[in-house]
Amino acid sequence: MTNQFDLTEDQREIQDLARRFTADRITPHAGEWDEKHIFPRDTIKAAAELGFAAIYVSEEQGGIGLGRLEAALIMEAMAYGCPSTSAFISIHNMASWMLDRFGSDALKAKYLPDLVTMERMASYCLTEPSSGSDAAALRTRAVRDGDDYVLTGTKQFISGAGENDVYLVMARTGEEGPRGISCIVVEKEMPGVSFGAQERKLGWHSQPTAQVNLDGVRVPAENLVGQEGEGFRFAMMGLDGGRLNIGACSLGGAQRCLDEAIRYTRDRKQFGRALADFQNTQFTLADMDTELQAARALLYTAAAKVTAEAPDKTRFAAMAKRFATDTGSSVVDRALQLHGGYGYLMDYPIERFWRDLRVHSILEGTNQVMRMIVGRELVRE
Ligand code: FAD
Ligand code: 2MC
Repeated sequence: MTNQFDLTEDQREIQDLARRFTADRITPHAGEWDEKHIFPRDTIKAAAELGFAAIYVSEEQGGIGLGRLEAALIMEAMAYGCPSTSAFISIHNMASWMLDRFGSDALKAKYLPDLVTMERMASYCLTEPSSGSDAAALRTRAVRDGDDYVLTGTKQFISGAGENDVYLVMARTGEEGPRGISCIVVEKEMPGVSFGAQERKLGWHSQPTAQVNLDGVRVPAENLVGQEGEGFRFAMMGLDGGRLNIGACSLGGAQRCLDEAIRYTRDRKQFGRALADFQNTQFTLADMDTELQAARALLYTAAAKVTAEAPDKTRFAAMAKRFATDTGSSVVDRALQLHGGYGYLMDYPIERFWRDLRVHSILEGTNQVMRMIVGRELVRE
């Protein structure tokens, strides 16, 4: 009998592929990308050659048509080398999936061939300066004018801004609130698109973050994804998957730090013994492993639910994102402690993971918003 809690052979193969790619192309360079703020475009495009830019885009559109668990395995594996680069690829996947799932045939034909190869890269633009958690309060307007929409507004904290070519912009075409929001594809080169200065961040140095300014940008009406008023729902459905991937990035980063901590505490001697011989060290490592395994089990369950479009998928994705990102950061913090002063130095990778994982509790919905999603559903009549 197959154990339903084990990965299948196909899932192990894709995990191995992602792990080999990470060991060859990501891990040896991630420290330098972080330190010098290098955006590793070539490595990211190499990931696309393996299908990792369109993991859950249909095969018909050039994607590899896998499920959310497979996506989580890939993100987790790449985050073992660099959570920031893995998360960047996740956001591109989220945007590409929204186009594949909700776009017209013409819109898919226009953008997806270049997105699956990462000839062009995509950003997801929901947040604004005055609407972060309260995303449905966004103010960017898209006004219909003949065969075009004219977009005006500012998108804040956009991953890939300035580097990426395609921007899925959530903008208001109708009433206040979520039902007045539409999703429109904007291109970098369209007149009226400009970018703010690159944000100076604690982590996520291997990818750019900036404002996207839209000043009377004229976009053909055919670039509307789905129908007017559907954009908020599409954006939220995109995030169901994005949140799983961010959780997976925390798990991958934390696993790396656990492995580093095991190696380090075996080597390092104090009081005439290896640190690994102290009971405190073993108990700490045991808790780190236990908590990571628990978070992984929840995340994989949630991923299966999102693939199956289960009715409770959003609640599970929110629970898993909250738990995996909090657990991941806590595991990395303990790994840093076990390294003593050396953990605080850039000579070891732990401090980079500590900084990179910190933002996972904030973006793609803060962990307070995740609790709000779960709690609201629990008490709903
Ligand atoms: P706020 O919403 O102002 O929240 C501030 C604090 O108040 C938080 O702790 C929050 O949890 C808490 N809070 C708010 N409301 C409640 C409530 N009702 N109950 C309890 N607590 C509450 N956005 C995009 O659209 N696309 C991107 O590509 C993108 N990339 C990002 C990359 C980085 C590096 C960062 C830092 C952010 C990115 N974001 C992106 C934005 C991110 O999603 C937001 O920062 C996040 O959703 C929180 O919004 P905010 O920063 O405005 O905080
Ligand atoms: N799937 C499908 N539909 C959904 C959905 C989901 N996951 N979530 C909400 N909807 C629908 C919902 O059913 C409702 O539909 P209807 O109008 O038909 O009743 C509509 O969307 C509005 O939903 P809510 O009533 O829940 O909206 P509300 O305004 O109360 O808040 C909340 C929703 C707080 C959950 C949402 O604003 C949110 O997720 N905020 C956090 C913002 C966020 O995650 N930003 C991330 C930006 S991207 C990023 O950070 C990156 C790094 C890329």
